[in-house]
Amino acid sequence: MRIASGLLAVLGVMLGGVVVFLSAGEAIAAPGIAEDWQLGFQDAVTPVMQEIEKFHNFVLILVTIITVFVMMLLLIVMVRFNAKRNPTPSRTTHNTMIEVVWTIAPILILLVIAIPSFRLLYLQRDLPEIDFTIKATGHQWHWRYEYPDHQVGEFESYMVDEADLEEGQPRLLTVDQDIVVPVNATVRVIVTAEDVLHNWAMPSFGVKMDAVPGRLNETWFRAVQTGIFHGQCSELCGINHAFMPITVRVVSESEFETWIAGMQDEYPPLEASLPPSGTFADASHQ
Ligand SMILES: [Cu+2]
Repeated sequence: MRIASGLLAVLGVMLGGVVVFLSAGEAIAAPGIAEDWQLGFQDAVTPVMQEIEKFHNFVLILVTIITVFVMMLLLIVMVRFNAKRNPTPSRTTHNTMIEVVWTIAPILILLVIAIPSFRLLYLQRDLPEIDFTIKATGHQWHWRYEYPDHQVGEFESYMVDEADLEEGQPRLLTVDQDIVVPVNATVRVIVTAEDVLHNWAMPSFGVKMDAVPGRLNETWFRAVQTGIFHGQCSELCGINHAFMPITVRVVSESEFETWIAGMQDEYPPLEASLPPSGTFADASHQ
């Protein structure tokens, strides 16, 4: 009975691993949005997300092998060393060789995981040379954006209510004002919040950055594919946490130019509000 349930568990883990592994590589019809019954990630649209997906698949294979190996050891112990087969138990206490192996092997496995893991962390953390910056500010409960390098001032992005959705627009993920970026541009996102913690998260970009009041966090992405991509606030931020989605439209360079020109007219930047130069230095001497 015990052996049967052990076997079932092994089969379950193997099957689960294979299903998740296959689904991770599968092309998804509508990129930028999760599908019903989807397993694995949304389609990767940035180099960072492609690396995350690769790392995920690698660790998944490793975990599956380890689980199957341990299960097999357990089964062998259950069959060969049970009380019925061994009325007089062995009194073995040490085996130096085995103890060295089971100390060294996990260290090696951890190293094999740690090296690509750190490489990935640095890829996310170290900003490459950027083309321009977007500032995203979290509010209860919507996002406010700014394109400082293009002289576009603050504009708001609210979720569209279900009743006002147009054909093909996803529920709870559509906003009244998308943010738009050109394809293949390296964009820095400066993320902050004005009231409570929020989180600017875009699954297909591999971006999830905390928005902390009084603090500027930065992250980056380079979308290599045009399309409409959806994300959501990913930090519990209050009653309407589930209703502050993010929509990024990745378009061609010329479409972006047209969009940004329109935004410059509609949302001119606020008057520079920095104190005159020297003010900070004077204050520090007082
Ligand atoms: Cu939020």
